[in-house]
Amino acid sequence: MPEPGESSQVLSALMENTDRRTFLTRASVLSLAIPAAGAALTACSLSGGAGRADSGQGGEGAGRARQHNSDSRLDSVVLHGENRPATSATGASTQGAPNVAYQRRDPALPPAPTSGRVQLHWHAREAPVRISDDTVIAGWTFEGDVPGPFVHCRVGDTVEFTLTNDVDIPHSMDFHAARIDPKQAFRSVPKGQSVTYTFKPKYAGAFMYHCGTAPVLMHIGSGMFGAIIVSPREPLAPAKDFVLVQNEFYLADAVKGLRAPDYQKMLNMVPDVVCFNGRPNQYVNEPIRVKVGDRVRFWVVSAGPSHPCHFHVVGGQFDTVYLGAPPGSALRGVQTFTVAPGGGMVYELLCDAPGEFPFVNHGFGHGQKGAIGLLVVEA
Ligand SMILES: [Cu+2]
Repeated sequence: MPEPGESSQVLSALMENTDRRTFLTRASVLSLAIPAAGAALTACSLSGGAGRADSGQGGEGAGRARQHNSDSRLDSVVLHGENRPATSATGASTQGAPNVAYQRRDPALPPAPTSGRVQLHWHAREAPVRISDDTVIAGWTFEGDVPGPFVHCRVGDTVEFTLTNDVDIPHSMDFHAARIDPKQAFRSVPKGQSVTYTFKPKYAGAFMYHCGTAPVLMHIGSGMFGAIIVSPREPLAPAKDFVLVQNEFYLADAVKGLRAPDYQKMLNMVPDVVCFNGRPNQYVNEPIRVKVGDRVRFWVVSAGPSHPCHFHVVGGQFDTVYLGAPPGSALRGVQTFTVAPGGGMVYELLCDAPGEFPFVNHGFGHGQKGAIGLLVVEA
């Protein structure tokens, strides 16, 4: 592993090879920060402008500063000239890590506003998150938790969104419920700066949001994702509504009680943990409870970063799975249906008998790693 002063020389040596995969592999072996390595790589290929990230709101920077569309390339150019450690396990993300309390994530769908307007001002920040009794992760987060906050609105509502970046690594926000120029709206912003945009969801459904800054795998894999639920204008049948966001965690060994995200593991796609709403087995330990006669509606998002969710309820059959925007494209009597990574599906279940019904990722290699919960139907 290089000394800090040697990093630029090491990066120069790495970049003599132009093959990106080779570069990333070498960088990983040398425990270099992937975002920083990407920054140096990109900065090296551009002349000038590095470090002058566009700032402010709604595209004001257009024309006088470089635009970044981080879904398409390594664009962490704003980090030009800076060296970073191998993981996010630094600074704020390590503060008090062993003492971070476990909190069950409430899966209940929050109410949609009646005003027709959703105003969100979120911060990208690093934070320790306890995902189980024995594991605290060094999360890259929206608003300090993994996943980020659940958002609920209706088709045609106005969503006004601002992201302020509190940390050194650039971040961004990509809402799958939006139809908008991603080069502007989803651009990366450096520390201390913000990006603002507005959209009106056209379709109902369960949609992912995530940081789109390159490497996107690293940013989603480190915790920067969540769900925005869009209800149709005409209400669906009355139900108990729950949000489940499945994701994988790829974690390095603990250092001082904290497990950092591991980029090489993300590339290898063999996760340590797969779970709903950021905590393995949390709804086994503290089940979701409903009553006989309830209709249960699960809004399921598969955040990945790489694997699907083969959603199934043991002892149940889905009365309805909406293939597209509910209430359209309804499939009846479904046992299992797969949510692609980056996708969302809506599942309805009629609870006509009491019992304990496990809901699982029926790809059991992943169910076994924590993507399982209990729906308790009480008489
Ligand atoms: Cu990010």
